[in-house]
Amino acid sequence: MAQKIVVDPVTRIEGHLKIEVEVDNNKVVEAKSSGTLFRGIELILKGRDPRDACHIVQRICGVCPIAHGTASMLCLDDAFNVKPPTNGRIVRNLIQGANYLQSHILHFYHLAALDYVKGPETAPFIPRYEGDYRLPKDVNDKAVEHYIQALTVRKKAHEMGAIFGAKMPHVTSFTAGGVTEHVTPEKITQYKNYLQEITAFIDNVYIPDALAVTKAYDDWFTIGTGCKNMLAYGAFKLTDGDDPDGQNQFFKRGIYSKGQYGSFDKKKITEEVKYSWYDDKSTGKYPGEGATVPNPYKKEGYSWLKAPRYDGLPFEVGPLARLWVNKESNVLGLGEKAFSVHGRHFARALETSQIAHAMVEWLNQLVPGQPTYAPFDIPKEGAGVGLHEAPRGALGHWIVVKDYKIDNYQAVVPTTWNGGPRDAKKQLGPIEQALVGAPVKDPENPIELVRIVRAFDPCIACAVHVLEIKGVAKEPKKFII
Ligand code: NFE
Ligand code: MG
Repeated sequence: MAQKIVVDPVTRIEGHLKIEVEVDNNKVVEAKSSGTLFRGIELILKGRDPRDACHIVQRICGVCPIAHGTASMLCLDDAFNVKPPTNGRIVRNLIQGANYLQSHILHFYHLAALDYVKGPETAPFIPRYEGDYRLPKDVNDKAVEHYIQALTVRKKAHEMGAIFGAKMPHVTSFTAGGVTEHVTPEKITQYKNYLQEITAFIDNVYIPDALAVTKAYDDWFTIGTGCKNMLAYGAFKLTDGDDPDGQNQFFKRGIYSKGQYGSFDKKKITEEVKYSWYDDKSTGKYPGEGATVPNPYKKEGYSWLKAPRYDGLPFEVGPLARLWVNKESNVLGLGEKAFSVHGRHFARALETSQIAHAMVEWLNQLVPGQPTYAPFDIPKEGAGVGLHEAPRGALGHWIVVKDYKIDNYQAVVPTTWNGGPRDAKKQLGPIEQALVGAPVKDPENPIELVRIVRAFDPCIACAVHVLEIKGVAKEPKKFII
Protein backbone atom coordinates (compact mmCIF):
# COMPACT_ATOMS: atom_id res chain seq x y z
CA MET A 1 0.00 0.00 0.00
CA ALA A 2 1.21 3.49 -0.83
CA GLN A 3 2.66 5.41 2.09
CA LYS A 4 2.44 9.19 2.41
CA ILE A 5 5.56 11.19 3.31
CA VAL A 6 5.28 14.87 4.15
CA VAL A 7 8.41 16.99 4.44
CA ASP A 8 7.32 20.33 5.86
CA PRO A 9 9.16 22.58 5.88
CA VAL A 10 11.96 21.54 3.53
CA THR A 11 14.87 23.30 5.21
CA ARG A 12 18.12 24.57 3.67
CA ILE A 13 16.18 26.24 0.89
CA GLU A 14 14.90 29.82 0.85
CA GLY A 15 11.33 30.32 2.07
CA HIS A 16 8.68 27.79 3.02
CA LEU A 17 8.09 24.71 0.94
CA LYS A 18 6.16 21.56 1.73
CA ILE A 19 6.72 18.37 -0.22
CA GLU A 20 4.15 15.63 -0.06
CA VAL A 21 4.68 12.32 -1.83
CA GLU A 22 3.19 8.86 -1.98
CA VAL A 23 5.67 6.02 -2.00
CA ASP A 24 4.86 2.53 -3.21
CA ASN A 25 7.47 -0.25 -3.22
CA ASN A 26 10.17 2.30 -2.33
CA LYS A 27 9.31 4.47 -5.32
CA VAL A 28 7.56 7.85 -5.48
CA VAL A 29 4.28 7.44 -7.37
CA GLU A 30 2.65 10.80 -6.61
CA ALA A 31 4.14 14.21 -5.70
CA LYS A 32 2.90 17.62 -4.64
CA SER A 33 5.07 20.69 -4.26
CA SER A 34 3.37 23.28 -2.12
CA GLY A 35 4.55 26.83 -1.42
CA THR A 36 3.16 27.80 1.96
CA LEU A 37 4.25 31.42 1.88
CA PHE A 38 2.14 34.16 0.32
CA ARG A 39 4.09 36.76 -1.66
CA GLY A 40 2.04 39.96 -1.47
CA ILE A 41 4.59 42.33 -2.94
CA GLU A 42 2.85 42.66 -6.30
CA LEU A 43 -0.11 44.13 -4.43
CA ILE A 44 2.05 46.47 -2.34
CA LEU A 45 3.33 48.05 -5.56
CA LYS A 46 -0.09 49.18 -6.80
CA GLY A 47 -0.63 52.94 -6.71
CA ARG A 48 3.05 53.76 -6.09
CA ASP A 49 5.51 55.87 -8.07
CA PRO A 50 6.88 53.54 -10.77
CA ARG A 51 10.44 54.73 -10.07
CA ASP A 52 10.21 53.04 -6.67
CA ALA A 53 9.48 49.62 -8.18
CA CYS A 54 13.14 48.59 -8.61
CA HIS A 55 13.71 49.24 -4.89
CA ILE A 56 10.51 47.77 -3.48
CA VAL A 57 10.80 44.52 -5.48
CA GLN A 58 14.26 43.88 -4.06
CA ARG A 59 12.43 43.15 -0.79
CA ILE A 60 10.87 40.07 -2.38
CA CYS A 61 13.99 38.20 -1.35
CA GLY A 62 17.29 38.51 0.50
CA VAL A 63 19.08 36.08 -1.81
CA CYS A 64 18.08 37.34 -5.24
CA PRO A 65 17.19 41.03 -4.67
CA ILE A 66 19.59 42.07 -7.42
CA ALA A 67 17.72 39.92 -9.93
CA HIS A 68 14.38 41.44 -8.94
CA GLY A 69 15.88 44.94 -9.01
CA THR A 70 17.37 44.24 -12.45
CA ALA A 71 14.20 42.75 -13.93
CA SER A 72 12.36 45.76 -12.58
CA MET A 73 14.87 48.24 -14.10
CA LEU A 74 14.49 46.50 -17.48
CA CYS A 75 10.74 46.74 -17.07
CA LEU A 76 10.97 50.47 -16.28
CA ASP A 77 13.46 51.09 -19.13
CA ASP A 78 10.85 49.54 -21.42
CA ALA A 79 7.90 51.49 -20.00
CA PHE A 80 9.83 54.81 -19.96
CA ASN A 81 11.53 54.14 -23.30
CA VAL A 82 15.03 54.81 -21.99
CA LYS A 83 18.28 52.93 -22.64
CA PRO A 84 21.23 52.90 -20.23
CA PRO A 85 24.60 54.15 -21.49
CA THR A 86 27.43 51.62 -21.81
CA ASN A 87 28.74 52.16 -18.27
CA GLY A 88 25.23 51.74 -16.85
CA ARG A 89 24.67 48.47 -18.72
CA ILE A 90 28.02 47.07 -17.61
CA VAL A 91 27.71 48.17 -13.99
CA ARG A 92 24.31 46.45 -13.83
CA ASN A 93 26.01 43.28 -15.13
CA LEU A 94 28.75 43.56 -12.53
CA ILE A 95 26.34 44.00 -9.61
CA GLN A 96 24.26 41.07 -10.85
CA GLY A 97 27.41 39.02 -11.45
CA ALA A 98 28.58 39.55 -7.86
CA ASN A 99 25.20 38.29 -6.66
CA TYR A 100 25.36 35.18 -8.89
CA LEU A 101 28.75 34.21 -7.46
CA GLN A 102 27.53 34.73 -3.91
CA SER A 103 24.27 32.89 -4.52
CA HIS A 104 25.73 29.82 -6.24
CA ILE A 105 28.45 29.41 -3.59
CA LEU A 106 25.76 29.75 -0.93
CA HIS A 107 23.67 27.10 -2.62
CA PHE A 108 26.42 24.56 -3.08
CA TYR A 109 28.12 24.81 0.32
CA HIS A 110 25.49 26.03 2.74
CA LEU A 111 22.29 24.57 1.33
CA ALA A 112 23.00 21.48 -0.79
CA ALA A 113 26.40 20.08 0.26
CA LEU A 114 25.18 18.65 3.54
CA ASP A 115 23.02 16.20 1.58
CA TYR A 116 26.32 14.55 0.54
CA VAL A 117 28.93 15.65 3.08
CA LYS A 118 28.84 14.29 6.62
CA GLY A 119 29.85 17.08 8.98
CA PRO A 120 30.78 16.82 12.66
CA GLU A 121 28.02 15.83 15.12
CA THR A 122 27.20 19.42 15.93
CA ALA A 123 25.06 22.24 14.54
CA PRO A 124 24.75 23.20 11.71
CA PHE A 125 25.62 19.70 10.52
CA ILE A 126 22.93 17.93 12.59
CA PRO A 127 20.12 16.99 12.74
CA ARG A 128 20.24 15.34 9.33
CA TYR A 129 18.62 12.50 7.48
CA GLU A 130 20.68 9.35 7.64
CA GLY A 131 21.60 7.97 4.26
CA ASP A 132 24.36 6.81 1.97
CA TYR A 133 27.03 9.41 2.73
CA ARG A 134 29.91 8.03 0.73
CA LEU A 135 32.58 10.64 0.09
CA PRO A 136 36.13 9.41 0.77
CA LYS A 137 37.19 10.69 4.22
CA ASP A 138 39.81 13.13 2.95
CA VAL A 139 37.39 14.64 0.42
CA ASN A 140 34.66 14.83 3.06
CA ASP A 141 36.93 16.56 5.60
CA LYS A 142 38.08 19.09 3.02
CA ALA A 143 34.49 19.85 2.05
CA VAL A 144 33.67 20.62 5.70
CA GLU A 145 36.61 23.05 5.79
CA HIS A 146 35.39 24.63 2.57
CA TYR A 147 31.91 25.04 4.06
CA ILE A 148 33.48 27.44 6.58
CA GLN A 149 35.76 29.11 4.02
CA ALA A 150 32.80 29.70 1.69
CA LEU A 151 31.17 31.96 4.31
CA THR A 152 34.07 34.43 3.97
CA VAL A 153 34.05 34.17 0.17
CA ARG A 154 30.34 35.04 0.12
CA LYS A 155 30.99 38.04 2.36
CA LYS A 156 33.61 39.22 -0.11
CA ALA A 157 31.23 38.77 -3.04
CA HIS A 158 28.76 41.04 -1.22
CA GLU A 159 31.49 43.62 -0.59
CA MET A 160 32.44 43.46 -4.26
CA GLY A 161 28.84 44.07 -5.37
CA ALA A 162 28.52 46.98 -2.94
CA ILE A 163 31.34 48.85 -4.75
CA PHE A 164 28.80 49.69 -7.46
CA GLY A 165 25.57 48.83 -5.64
CA ALA A 166 26.32 51.18 -2.70
CA LYS A 167 25.11 48.45 -0.36
CA MET A 168 24.30 44.77 -0.50
CA PRO A 169 22.21 42.70 -0.71
CA HIS A 170 19.52 45.36 -1.36
CA VAL A 171 21.31 47.92 -3.50
CA THR A 172 20.42 51.60 -3.70
CA SER A 173 22.13 52.58 -6.95
CA PHE A 174 19.49 51.03 -9.24
CA THR A 175 17.38 53.34 -11.39
CA ALA A 176 15.53 53.26 -14.67
CA GLY A 177 18.00 54.33 -17.36
CA GLY A 178 21.10 52.88 -15.68
CA VAL A 179 22.68 53.10 -12.23
CA THR A 180 23.53 56.13 -10.07
CA GLU A 181 26.97 54.99 -8.90
CA HIS A 182 29.83 56.52 -10.88
CA VAL A 183 32.79 54.65 -12.33
CA THR A 184 36.27 55.54 -11.08
CA PRO A 185 39.65 53.84 -11.61
CA GLU A 186 39.79 53.12 -7.84
CA LYS A 187 36.47 51.26 -7.92
CA ILE A 188 37.58 49.21 -10.92
CA THR A 189 40.83 48.21 -9.18
CA GLN A 190 39.06 47.40 -5.94
CA TYR A 191 36.47 45.29 -7.76
CA LYS A 192 39.18 43.47 -9.72
CA ASN A 193 41.03 42.50 -6.55
CA TYR A 194 37.90 40.97 -5.02
CA LEU A 195 37.05 39.22 -8.28
CA GLN A 196 40.49 37.61 -8.56
CA GLU A 197 40.22 36.13 -5.08
CA ILE A 198 36.66 34.87 -5.56
CA THR A 199 37.45 33.41 -9.00
CA ALA A 200 40.39 31.49 -7.51
CA PHE A 201 38.01 29.97 -4.94
CA ILE A 202 35.51 29.03 -7.65
CA ASP A 203 38.09 27.40 -9.92
CA ASN A 204 40.29 25.79 -7.28
CA VAL A 205 37.76 24.83 -4.60
CA TYR A 206 34.10 24.95 -5.71
CA ILE A 207 34.55 23.24 -9.10
CA PRO A 208 36.78 20.42 -7.72
CA ASP A 209 34.35 19.88 -4.81
CA ALA A 210 31.36 19.76 -7.16
CA LEU A 211 33.23 17.27 -9.36
CA ALA A 212 34.19 15.12 -6.37
CA VAL A 213 30.59 14.98 -5.14
CA THR A 214 29.14 14.21 -8.56
CA LYS A 215 31.78 11.51 -9.12
CA ALA A 216 31.17 9.75 -5.80
CA TYR A 217 27.38 9.90 -6.23
CA ASP A 218 27.23 9.29 -9.98
CA ASP A 219 23.89 7.44 -9.78
CA TRP A 220 22.37 10.91 -9.20
CA PHE A 221 22.94 11.66 -12.88
CA THR A 222 19.92 9.46 -13.56
CA ILE A 223 17.63 10.56 -10.71
CA GLY A 224 15.31 13.57 -10.74
CA THR A 225 14.91 13.87 -14.50
CA GLY A 226 12.02 16.36 -14.48
CA CYS A 227 10.04 17.69 -17.44
CA LYS A 228 12.97 18.10 -19.90
CA ASN A 229 11.49 21.36 -21.16
CA MET A 230 14.05 24.14 -20.68
CA LEU A 231 13.44 27.90 -20.73
CA ALA A 232 15.82 30.85 -20.38
CA TYR A 233 15.09 34.54 -20.95
CA GLY A 234 18.82 35.28 -21.00
CA ALA A 235 20.87 37.79 -19.01
CA PHE A 236 23.99 39.97 -18.90
CA LYS A 237 23.55 42.31 -21.85
CA LEU A 238 26.64 42.53 -24.04
CA THR A 239 25.48 45.43 -26.26
CA ASP A 240 23.69 48.74 -25.71
CA GLY A 241 20.29 49.48 -27.18
CA ASP A 242 17.49 47.23 -28.30
CA ASP A 243 17.80 43.47 -28.26
CA PRO A 244 14.22 42.29 -28.75
CA ASP A 245 15.21 38.63 -29.24
CA GLY A 246 17.56 38.55 -26.27
CA GLN A 247 20.43 37.15 -28.34
CA ASN A 248 23.05 39.82 -27.50
CA GLN A 249 23.44 38.51 -23.98
CA PHE A 250 26.05 36.38 -22.22
CA PHE A 251 23.26 33.86 -21.63
CA LYS A 252 21.00 33.91 -24.67
CA ARG A 253 17.24 33.61 -24.67
CA GLY A 254 15.62 30.42 -25.90
CA ILE A 255 13.55 27.35 -25.27
CA TYR A 256 13.96 23.61 -25.61
CA SER A 257 10.84 21.52 -25.60
CA LYS A 258 9.88 17.99 -26.60
CA GLY A 259 13.47 17.35 -27.70
CA GLN A 260 13.76 20.43 -29.94
CA TYR A 261 15.16 23.92 -29.73
CA GLY A 262 12.67 26.64 -30.56
CA SER A 263 12.31 30.38 -30.75
CA PHE A 264 10.81 32.30 -27.89
CA ASP A 265 7.60 34.34 -27.89
CA LYS A 266 6.82 36.04 -24.59
CA LYS A 267 3.10 36.07 -25.40
CA LYS A 268 3.08 32.29 -24.89
CA ILE A 269 3.72 32.74 -21.14
CA THR A 270 0.66 32.23 -18.95
CA GLU A 271 0.04 31.65 -15.26
CA GLU A 272 -2.50 29.08 -14.16
CA VAL A 273 -4.07 28.98 -10.72
CA LYS A 274 -6.39 25.97 -10.81
CA TYR A 275 -4.51 24.35 -7.89
CA SER A 276 -3.17 27.56 -6.36
CA TRP A 277 -4.81 29.64 -3.65
CA TYR A 278 -5.83 32.40 -6.06
CA ASP A 279 -9.11 33.40 -7.59
CA ASP A 280 -9.86 31.38 -10.74
CA LYS A 281 -10.78 34.53 -12.68
CA SER A 282 -7.07 35.29 -13.06
CA THR A 283 -6.12 31.89 -14.50
CA GLY A 284 -4.40 31.29 -17.84
CA LYS A 285 -3.53 34.96 -18.44
CA TYR A 286 -0.40 36.48 -19.94
CA PRO A 287 1.32 38.10 -16.91
CA GLY A 288 1.06 41.56 -18.50
CA GLU A 289 -2.70 41.18 -18.12
CA GLY A 290 -2.58 38.96 -15.05
CA ALA A 291 -3.77 39.52 -11.51
CA THR A 292 -2.88 38.26 -8.04
CA VAL A 293 -6.13 37.71 -6.12
CA PRO A 294 -5.52 35.51 -3.07
CA ASN A 295 -8.18 32.99 -2.10
CA PRO A 296 -6.84 30.79 0.72
CA TYR A 297 -10.17 28.94 1.03
CA LYS A 298 -10.05 27.38 -2.43
CA LYS A 299 -10.74 23.66 -2.09
CA GLU A 300 -8.50 22.32 -4.86
CA GLY A 301 -5.71 24.74 -3.92
CA TYR A 302 -2.51 23.32 -2.41
CA SER A 303 0.09 26.05 -3.05
CA TRP A 304 0.66 29.79 -2.94
CA LEU A 305 2.72 29.38 -6.08
CA LYS A 306 0.93 29.85 -9.37
CA ALA A 307 1.68 27.42 -12.22
CA PRO A 308 3.46 29.30 -15.04
CA ARG A 309 3.29 27.64 -18.42
CA TYR A 310 4.90 28.34 -21.80
CA ASP A 311 2.75 27.32 -24.74
CA GLY A 312 0.67 25.38 -22.23
CA LEU A 313 3.61 23.31 -20.94
CA PRO A 314 5.64 23.31 -17.72
CA PHE A 315 9.27 24.41 -18.15
CA GLU A 316 12.34 24.04 -15.97
CA VAL A 317 14.41 27.18 -15.44
CA GLY A 318 17.82 27.75 -13.84
CA PRO A 319 21.50 27.11 -14.58
CA LEU A 320 20.82 23.83 -16.38
CA ALA A 321 18.17 25.48 -18.58
CA ARG A 322 20.54 28.38 -19.32
CA LEU A 323 23.37 26.10 -20.40
CA TRP A 324 21.05 23.75 -22.27
CA VAL A 325 19.35 26.58 -24.17
CA ASN A 326 22.82 27.94 -24.97
CA LYS A 327 23.64 24.43 -26.23
CA GLU A 328 26.43 23.95 -23.74
CA SER A 329 25.27 20.95 -21.78
CA ASN A 330 26.53 18.60 -24.44
CA VAL A 331 29.94 20.16 -23.94
CA LEU A 332 29.82 18.59 -20.50
CA GLY A 333 29.53 15.25 -22.22
CA LEU A 334 26.43 14.46 -20.25
CA GLY A 335 23.83 14.41 -23.00
CA GLU A 336 20.45 13.43 -21.55
CA LYS A 337 22.06 12.72 -18.17
CA ALA A 338 22.16 16.49 -17.71
CA PHE A 339 18.44 16.26 -16.85
CA SER A 340 19.19 15.09 -13.33
CA VAL A 341 20.03 16.13 -9.79
CA HIS A 342 23.75 16.23 -10.55
CA GLY A 343 23.26 17.75 -13.99
CA ARG A 344 21.75 20.73 -12.14
CA HIS A 345 24.63 20.96 -9.63
CA PHE A 346 27.17 20.56 -12.39
CA ALA A 347 25.62 23.26 -14.59
CA ARG A 348 25.47 25.67 -11.65
CA ALA A 349 29.16 25.16 -10.81
CA LEU A 350 30.21 25.50 -14.43
CA GLU A 351 28.30 28.72 -15.04
CA THR A 352 29.68 30.24 -11.83
CA SER A 353 33.17 29.96 -13.31
CA GLN A 354 32.02 31.18 -16.73
CA ILE A 355 30.42 34.29 -15.24
CA ALA A 356 33.41 35.08 -13.01
CA HIS A 357 35.75 35.00 -16.01
CA ALA A 358 33.40 37.10 -18.16
CA MET A 359 33.13 39.70 -15.39
CA VAL A 360 36.84 40.61 -15.73
CA GLU A 361 36.24 41.43 -19.39
CA TRP A 362 33.21 43.58 -18.55
CA LEU A 363 35.21 45.39 -15.88
CA ASN A 364 37.87 46.22 -18.47
CA GLN A 365 35.21 47.76 -20.73
CA LEU A 366 34.18 50.40 -18.17
CA VAL A 367 35.25 53.97 -18.93
CA PRO A 368 35.78 56.10 -15.79
CA GLY A 369 34.01 59.45 -15.88
CA GLN A 370 31.49 58.46 -18.58
CA PRO A 371 27.76 58.61 -17.66
CA THR A 372 26.13 55.67 -15.92
CA TYR A 373 22.50 56.62 -16.49
CA ALA A 374 20.30 58.36 -19.04
CA PRO A 375 17.51 60.81 -18.18
CA PHE A 376 13.86 59.82 -18.66
CA ASP A 377 10.30 61.05 -18.19
CA ILE A 378 7.60 58.99 -16.55
CA PRO A 379 4.80 58.55 -19.10
CA LYS A 380 1.21 59.24 -18.02
CA GLU A 381 0.28 55.82 -19.40
CA GLY A 382 2.54 52.97 -20.39
CA ALA A 383 3.52 49.35 -20.00
CA GLY A 384 6.80 47.49 -19.78
CA VAL A 385 8.31 44.02 -19.58
CA GLY A 386 11.61 43.03 -17.98
CA LEU A 387 12.89 39.57 -18.89
CA HIS A 388 15.98 38.53 -16.98
CA GLU A 389 17.75 35.55 -15.42
CA ALA A 390 17.95 35.37 -11.64
CA PRO A 391 20.52 32.90 -10.28
CA ARG A 392 17.66 30.39 -9.99
CA GLY A 393 16.34 30.97 -13.49
CA ALA A 394 14.02 32.95 -15.75
CA LEU A 395 12.56 35.97 -14.00
CA GLY A 396 9.96 38.24 -15.59
CA HIS A 397 8.47 41.50 -14.33
CA TRP A 398 5.50 43.26 -15.96
CA ILE A 399 4.32 46.80 -15.21
CA VAL A 400 1.29 48.84 -16.26
CA VAL A 401 1.47 52.59 -15.58
CA LYS A 402 -1.67 54.76 -15.36
CA ASP A 403 -1.81 58.38 -14.24
CA TYR A 404 1.94 58.24 -13.54
CA LYS A 405 1.32 55.49 -10.94
CA ILE A 406 1.71 51.71 -10.94
CA ASP A 407 -1.64 50.26 -11.96
CA ASN A 408 -0.55 46.63 -12.14
CA TYR A 409 2.70 44.81 -11.38
CA GLN A 410 3.29 41.10 -11.90
CA ALA A 411 6.41 39.06 -11.20
CA VAL A 412 6.82 35.48 -12.38
CA VAL A 413 9.84 34.09 -10.55
CA PRO A 414 12.08 31.07 -11.19
CA THR A 415 10.74 29.01 -8.32
CA THR A 416 7.20 29.60 -9.56
CA TRP A 417 8.28 27.86 -12.78
CA ASN A 418 10.14 25.03 -11.03
CA GLY A 419 8.13 24.58 -7.85
CA GLY A 420 4.62 25.44 -9.03
CA PRO A 421 1.72 23.00 -8.75
CA ARG A 422 -0.37 21.15 -11.32
CA ASP A 423 -2.31 23.03 -13.98
CA ALA A 424 -5.88 22.53 -15.17
CA LYS A 425 -4.68 19.71 -17.44
CA LYS A 426 -3.13 18.06 -14.36
CA GLN A 427 0.38 18.50 -15.79
CA LEU A 428 2.75 18.41 -12.82
CA GLY A 429 5.27 21.19 -12.19
CA PRO A 430 9.00 20.42 -12.89
CA ILE A 431 9.91 19.63 -9.25
CA GLU A 432 6.84 17.40 -8.94
CA GLN A 433 7.85 15.59 -12.14
CA ALA A 434 11.41 15.18 -10.88
CA LEU A 435 10.09 13.56 -7.70
CA VAL A 436 7.80 11.02 -9.39
CA GLY A 437 9.69 7.79 -9.98
CA ALA A 438 12.43 8.62 -7.49
CA PRO A 439 13.63 5.92 -5.11
CA VAL A 440 13.01 6.28 -1.37
CA LYS A 441 14.97 3.57 0.43
CA ASP A 442 13.95 4.50 3.97
CA PRO A 443 10.67 6.44 4.40
CA GLU A 444 11.87 7.56 7.87
CA ASN A 445 14.89 9.22 6.21
CA PRO A 446 13.66 10.38 2.79
CA ILE A 447 17.01 11.95 1.88
CA GLU A 448 16.34 11.29 -1.81
CA LEU A 449 13.41 13.73 -1.80
CA VAL A 450 15.41 16.62 -0.40
CA ARG A 451 18.38 15.92 -2.68
CA ILE A 452 16.04 16.25 -5.65
CA VAL A 453 14.30 19.38 -4.40
CA ARG A 454 17.49 21.16 -3.31
CA ALA A 455 19.19 20.60 -6.68
CA PHE A 456 16.66 23.11 -8.07
CA ASP A 457 17.76 25.65 -5.42
CA PRO A 458 14.16 26.67 -4.68
CA CYS A 459 13.16 29.94 -3.05
CA ILE A 460 9.63 30.54 -1.80
CA ALA A 461 10.47 34.15 -1.31
CA CYS A 462 9.76 36.56 1.48
CA ALA A 463 6.34 38.15 2.02
CA VAL A 464 3.39 37.60 4.33
CA HIS A 465 3.30 34.11 5.71
CA VAL A 466 -0.38 33.28 5.81
CA LEU A 467 -0.99 30.99 8.75
CA GLU A 468 -4.65 30.36 8.00
CA ILE A 469 -5.82 27.07 9.37
CA LYS A 470 -8.42 26.54 6.62
CA GLY A 471 -6.00 27.28 3.82
CA VAL A 472 -2.71 25.72 4.83
CA ALA A 473 -1.67 22.15 5.52
CA LYS A 474 -3.17 20.35 8.50
CA GLU A 475 -0.89 17.33 8.21
CA PRO A 476 1.43 16.51 11.06
CA LYS A 477 4.67 18.33 10.56
CA LYS A 478 7.91 16.50 10.08
CA PHE A 479 10.89 18.71 10.79
CA ILE A 480 14.09 17.75 9.14
CA ILE A 481 17.23 19.45 7.98
NI1 NFE B 1 14.51 34.39 -3.60
FE1 NFE B 1 15.00 34.15 -6.70
C1 NFE B 1 16.46 33.73 -7.61
C2 NFE B 1 14.19 35.06 -8.05
S1 NFE B 1 13.96 32.30 -7.00
S2 NFE B 1 15.92 33.51 -4.76
O1 NFE B 1 17.48 33.43 -8.07
O2 NFE B 1 13.71 35.69 -8.86
O3 NFE B 1 12.37 32.24 -7.39
MG1 MG C 1 3.63 36.60 -9.43
